[in-house]
Amino acid sequence: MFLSRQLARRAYLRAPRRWSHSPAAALSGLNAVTEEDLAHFSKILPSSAIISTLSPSATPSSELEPFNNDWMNKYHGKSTTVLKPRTTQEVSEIVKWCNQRRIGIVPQGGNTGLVGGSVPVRDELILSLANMSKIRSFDDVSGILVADAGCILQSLSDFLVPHNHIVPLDLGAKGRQHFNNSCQIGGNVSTNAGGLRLLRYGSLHGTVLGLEVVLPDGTILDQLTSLRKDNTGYDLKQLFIGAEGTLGVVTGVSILAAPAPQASNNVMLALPKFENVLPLFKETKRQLSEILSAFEFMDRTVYDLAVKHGQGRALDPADVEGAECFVLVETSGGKREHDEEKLNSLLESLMEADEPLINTGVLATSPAQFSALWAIREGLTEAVSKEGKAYKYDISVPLHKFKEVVDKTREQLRQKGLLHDDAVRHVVGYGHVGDGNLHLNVVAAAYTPEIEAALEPFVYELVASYKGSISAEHGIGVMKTHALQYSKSPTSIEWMKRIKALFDPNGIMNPGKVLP
Ligand code: FAD
Ligand code: 2HG
Ligand code: ZN
Repeated sequence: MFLSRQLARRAYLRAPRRWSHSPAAALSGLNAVTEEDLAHFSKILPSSAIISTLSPSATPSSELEPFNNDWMNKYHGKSTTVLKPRTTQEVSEIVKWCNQRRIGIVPQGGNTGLVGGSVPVRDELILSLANMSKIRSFDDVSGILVADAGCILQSLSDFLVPHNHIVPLDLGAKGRQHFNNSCQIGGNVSTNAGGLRLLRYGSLHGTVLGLEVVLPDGTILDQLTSLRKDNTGYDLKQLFIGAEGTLGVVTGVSILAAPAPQASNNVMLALPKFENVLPLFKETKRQLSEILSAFEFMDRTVYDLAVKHGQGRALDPADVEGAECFVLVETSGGKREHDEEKLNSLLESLMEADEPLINTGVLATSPAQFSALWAIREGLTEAVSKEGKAYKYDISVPLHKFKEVVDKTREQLRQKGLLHDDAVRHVVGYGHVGDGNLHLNVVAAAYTPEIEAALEPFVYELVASYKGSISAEHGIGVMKTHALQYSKSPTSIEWMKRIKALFDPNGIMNPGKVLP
């Protein structure tokens, strides 16, 4: 019985070996934007909200580049037109028209997505949420924040500071740096972004209380409840969390902000070997219990890249000699003395152990040092991008397999003769240990079909062999549609397709994304 089930699983895992995919096929019945369409859009929007290479706007195509190219400069669209509505009603009218005219729409937030979901496959219309950036309400008793989908995550964070609350979500794309791109709350919801606080506050499936969504026929679905409890039938909003713009346009978000911690501390620990990460995580959880708010891992190579490219505050080079990897631990609690006592006693016990799990650690002693340690972790993605072109695999695998995945991938590239300066420069791993989420990054001199063929389906088969997920937090976008079957059964995919057809029978919403 067991054996035959295993065989059946293998059979469907092997199916995608015909390794071709054509997202453009999803666009076959769709039309390009015309000058007549533009004339119609100009009845809905002021000319300042329309960027188009078509007449009468005739904007130079260079002005559309930031919208047509993704953050990694890996995925490139050829859209002629970007619309920037200011209200839900305007979104509704645009979507309704596109549905009647069978024009594909790509909803775009901050365009920081890492799977090519936020740029067109071909010449779809780009619907930017950037002009929808009003905070609608905040209740400092319940902590419920209601905001337009285009609000930048960092702005929401800043807004909440004087109210002693924080957004229950934090990620490196939130808006301080990163080549001028800042993620928006609507993009976060649409990708079900995980990030650096998931260990403490859980996923957006729990903290998002309500959504306002423009459906593919233009109908406004108002589920913008600010109730914490609401068991009145199917919870439709959950479908849009992580739908990556394939089911509708998120225009408003109601989210439960968390009380701001009264004290936050962090420490960067250098470990002699990867094998110590798990015992360290166990011990850290045991000793810090309720005040542990982040436990982030980075291997030596990616740490060195962060230092090389000037991210954050590096540890003393003498201290990190012999360190194979690093862990950033953060505590957030209600009482400074209590938290510091707990953290100090953890550090003492770690240093004084007969067989210490760590070589050394640096404890931040000021808010500036606290930010500087986080800047190393948050700057890894940017450091990797400065080093070369990154192939990103955002995967869930058992914690004890993190290093094995990185090592096996490096070995695969070595065997293919691709591990050298002109092809693949580094294979690195970092991520959210607390969530079992590894970011395997392959840093190359250029994106080439040869490297991609060496990596895929190799990486996906490896992940499937650990019964992991091929997308832990970044989504499927256009990058992984053909690999979805490594993590979802044929029945699940079939029902996802039925849901898509029900909401979007004409296939206008973000065509070529998510579904194979
Ligand atoms: P976009 O990139 O614009 O869009 C992403 C997807 O959502 C697209 O499919 C798009 O069509 C859709 N979409 C956007 N807005 C809407 C809307 N209003 N309605 C419907 N669909 C919409 N991700 C993590 O999960 N965790 C991290 O820690 C993390 N760190 C990052 C660090 C850096 C430096 C960078 C560059 C990226 C990081 N990301 C991370 C990936 C990315 O930032 C997230 O996926 C983010 O949530 C995307 O938000 P955005 O506003 O940029 O969306
Ligand atoms: C992070 O955790 C982000 O820093 C980005 O999810 C991961 O760059 C990556 O691969
Ligand atoms: Zn991440």
